[in-house]
Formats: sequence, C-alpha cells, structure tokens
Amino acid sequence: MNRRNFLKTAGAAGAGLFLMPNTLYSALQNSPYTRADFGPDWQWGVATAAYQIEGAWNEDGKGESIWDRFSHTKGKIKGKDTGDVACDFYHRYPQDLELMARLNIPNNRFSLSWSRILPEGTGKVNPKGIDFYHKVIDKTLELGMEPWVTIFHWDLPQALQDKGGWMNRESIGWFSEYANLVTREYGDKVKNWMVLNEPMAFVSLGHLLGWHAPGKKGFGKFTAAAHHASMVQAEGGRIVRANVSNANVGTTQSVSFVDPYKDKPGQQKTARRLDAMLNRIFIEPSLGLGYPFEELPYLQKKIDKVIQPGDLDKLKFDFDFIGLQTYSREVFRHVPIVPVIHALRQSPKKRGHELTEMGWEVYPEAIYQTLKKFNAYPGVKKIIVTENGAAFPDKVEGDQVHDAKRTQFIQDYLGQVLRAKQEGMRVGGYFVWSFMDNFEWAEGYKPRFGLVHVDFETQKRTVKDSGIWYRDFLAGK
Ligand code: GCO
Repeated sequence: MNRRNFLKTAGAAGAGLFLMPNTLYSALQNSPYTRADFGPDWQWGVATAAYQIEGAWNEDGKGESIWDRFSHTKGKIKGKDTGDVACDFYHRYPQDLELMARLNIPNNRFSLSWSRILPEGTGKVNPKGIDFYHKVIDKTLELGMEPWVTIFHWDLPQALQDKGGWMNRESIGWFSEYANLVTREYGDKVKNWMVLNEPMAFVSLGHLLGWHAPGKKGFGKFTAAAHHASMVQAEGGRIVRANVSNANVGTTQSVSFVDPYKDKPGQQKTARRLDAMLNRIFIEPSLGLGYPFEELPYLQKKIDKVIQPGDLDKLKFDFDFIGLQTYSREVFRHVPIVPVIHALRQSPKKRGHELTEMGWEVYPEAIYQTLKKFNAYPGVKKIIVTENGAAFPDKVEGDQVHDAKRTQFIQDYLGQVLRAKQEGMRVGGYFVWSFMDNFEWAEGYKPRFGLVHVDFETQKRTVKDSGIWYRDFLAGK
C-alpha cells in the first residue's frame, strides 16, 4: 500500500488502437464537453514543483534543502531515488516551456526553490538563483503563458531545519524574509501567487508520520509545525498583497473526500473527525473560524502550547482564491483504541473501484464533493483546482506513449468539476498535475503523473496521448 494514501486522497485502448496516429487516437477519447463549456474566464494550466523537476541540487550556489538531505538518507526513498537530477529542468527549461506552449497551455504553475535563492534560508541572497527564476518567468511570458508561482512547495532550506524548521516559531520570520524578497523581485511580472502547497501534507507527512522530509514523528511536533505554517499561510498572503500590484493571491490545500464506513451515527462522527483532521485545520483559521477543536479536542491541548495572544487574528487572510487539490476519497472505520483519531483507514482495494499506481481509489465524484464543501464557506471567494491527475503505468511505443487511463481519469474528474460549476459553485480553474513525469517524493520516479513522458536515463520528452488530448481540448477540438 502506498504510504501517502492516508493524506492524499483523503487520494484502454483496445487491441488495434496503438497502430493509429495520435490525433485519431485522441479523437477517440473525446470528452463529452468542450473547453467552451467552462467559459472564457476559466484558468487552464499544468503544475510542477521545484524539487520534483529541477535537479541541479548543488549547482550555481544553491543551498541544501530538507529534501536533498532526506533523499540522500538511506532507506527514505523507494529505489534509492533522489531529486539530484530529476527532469533536469534547471538546464532544459527553455525547451520544456516551449513544449508546454505547443500543448496550448495558458498557465504554468511552478514553485521557487527557497534554498536556490537564499542558500542558508535567510541572509545572503544567491544572485544565480534569483536570475534562474527571472529566466523561467520571462520565457513563460514570452511564450504567451502566465506564470502561477507557488512560494513554498516543501523544500525548506536545511539550514533552517537545523534550527527546528517549521516547529520553531521563528519560521514565521524566516518565511516573511523569503516571501518579501521574491514578491518584490518578481512581482512586476508575476500576478498569480500561491503561498503554500498543501500545508496539511508537508506538516503531517514530515512531522507526524515521518514519511517525508524532515522525517519527524509525533503529535506535538505536528501541532507546532501546523500552527506556524498556518501563521505563515496568512502572513504570506499579506506580503504578496503588499508587494504585488493587482495580485491574485491564493494558497493550496490537499482536500480528501471522507466517506463514512457505514451510514450509522458513530461512523458518521468518525468521518467528521477525520474530515476535520485532514481538511479543516488550515482553511478554517484563515477564514477566521479558528481551529476545528470541537471535533478534535486533543488538537486543542497541543495547540494551546504553541499559540500566543493575538495569533487567532493573524491567522486570518482573505485570499482571492483557494487552490483545491483532490485526488481520491477515503473511508475510515471507528476503532476506539487507535490514539487521537480513533479510526482506521479502510483499504480502497475492497471498494470495487479502480486504483491508480499510487494505490488511490479512482473516484471522480470526490472532487465534486470537496468543491461543494469548500464552496459552502462564505469566506472562500473563488476555488481553483490547482492540481489533479493520476499515476498509471504508461505504454511507450517508439514516439508514442499510450495512457488511456490517465486521459479517462482527467476527463471524468473534470466532468465533475464542470458539474460543480454548472451548479453555480465558485470554481474557476483546473491545473493538471503534472506537466511531465517527475520525482514523486518518497515514491521516487516510479509513479508517473505527467502529460509528457520523461525518460530519466536520456531526459527525452515524449508527449503522451493524454497530453495530445489536453492540447486538442484546449484548442477547442
Ligand atoms: C502534493 C503535490 C505534488 C504531488 C502530487 C501527486 O501535494 O503532493 O503538490 O507535489 O506530486 O500531488 O502526489
């Protein structure tokens, strides 16, 4: 079983088809709707993240990040993979961005590597790091695409981890220094900003479960990191708004659709508790609703240890949009002896739906349900699906890569997003995770999420059938 299920869900071609040319093949997988159904203001895009694609981990003055350290630590990553080279985007960005533009993609979501810009996390700036992102942004714009920048997508500078990382309250100041620097530097070119990528994921996987960098375990560590990341989420929003004129500022959340194990009050209560744990800890403080202590009394005891007078006010920020990232659904069964959550995750294998290569249940309605939940918060002005996609094994045949399941997955999930829009929900965009195959954190390179296939031996890129479908769909075909 894949170790990230707990959080992320909660995340064919027939015989002769491979002989057909790509265009014909993709036409056979047409969706029952077109781009026009989403309206002219809809934001379409693809997403990536610095550590997952850039490589060049120690080049041109870049400092070490917690993911460099973690991936170089024995036993942490499947297949002993590291992000040392990844997709080598650091050197290949011009061609990669040109390919992105050829796929008709209007919006390029990517993240900045904090330790490339500030090798020690604070203090001395690395001019080559600053310059690299200028080049990526300029090239994106030159090709007629809009940059959507995530300020922090998990790769904290190791120098800051050595001082306690997110568990240290000083992280709020460290992040403010970094966010001020990048928004002042790039703010005249970049209008769309996301402060954090999935705080629930990096805080819990890295500080509660120990499966991701920095590999810490314990509820006290988790709550300290959660509170500081939550403070940073709002502070980052304020910094973007102060430094960038006409900014469109958001932050992204991993949102898992949680279904009760049975339609009984006890099991429904368990589902509500897990929903609070997985989905409400970061959004609700930002909306001024505080932490969901009613469902999670144990959280209150721990948060009380780190919260300071005035914090509740500072946790609030009126984001222009919330980035929602739903991949699957989760079912939890009430089991009283399990500490804190009093529940056990139910394996999706038994539910009869297909699983992705990550072991996540394919459940398109999950995205509709989570959109509905977030839309129900009056303070959420707009929702953008800043990530959605799937890992399935690809069939590489010369210059073609057949991945009918990925296309189907995207079409089905997107259909549910359209359903939400047509019902009047405030959803305004969809970004595929991911533009190209990349380093899937603790899972290494095996699960492939890309619209573009990457041969990690040769760095050759091949557009998959799903990429051809997305290209044609975006062209209005
Ligand atoms: C995350 C991410 C991506 C993942 C993707 C697939 O939330 O984990 O933003 O980095 O690669 O979600 O798991």
